[in-house]
Amino acid sequence: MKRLHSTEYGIAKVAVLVGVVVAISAQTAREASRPHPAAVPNTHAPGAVDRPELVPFIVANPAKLPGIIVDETAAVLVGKWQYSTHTPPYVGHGYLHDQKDGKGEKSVTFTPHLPHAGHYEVRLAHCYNVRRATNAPVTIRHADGEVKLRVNQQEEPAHGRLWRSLGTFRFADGTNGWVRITNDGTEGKYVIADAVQFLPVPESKPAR
Ligand SMILES: [Ca+2]
Repeated sequence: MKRLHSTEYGIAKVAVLVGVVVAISAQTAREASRPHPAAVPNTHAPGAVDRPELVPFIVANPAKLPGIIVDETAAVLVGKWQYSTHTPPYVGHGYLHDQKDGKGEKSVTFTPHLPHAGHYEVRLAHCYNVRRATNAPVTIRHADGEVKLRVNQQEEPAHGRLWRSLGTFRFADGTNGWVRITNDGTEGKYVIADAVQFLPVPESKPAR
């Protein structure tokens, strides 16, 4: 075998290093633009939707929204959740549904990284139709405890036909708070998990 001259060896090392960096960059880009790796793949063809008139309400780029957004692609999944784009509107690349089974065994937890302690209005994104649960359980963990709600996902959300306010709560900074959707007690209907928004509320306003 030919021994590499020290200069050749140096060039080879740089080439390998550049190759590794390029590969990592490409991988990061792919991860940022793909569905949750733990989700069951989408079964619908791209562009196949049941409500075309709601396509304009899709928020493709959540970075343009105010506040802190946690999309389902960054959430922690328990149980099998299926990725879908079939029912607009949604945030980002799509949303998850619970496949209408495994009731009581599945959850999606959205944990924001909040830059400041204070009050935040929490909004939940979900598409809506008669196939959705009328009583999807949602828990909000905030600085003063937990609040448990039931959300009717058949009702059209008030904000942009996509976002439903869950109330305003006090949060510490960092990653102590979270919002969790489960499918307990929702037999016969789909539970949707799409995105959660945390909107800072000025301290001069009374908090609920
Ligand atoms: Ca989403």
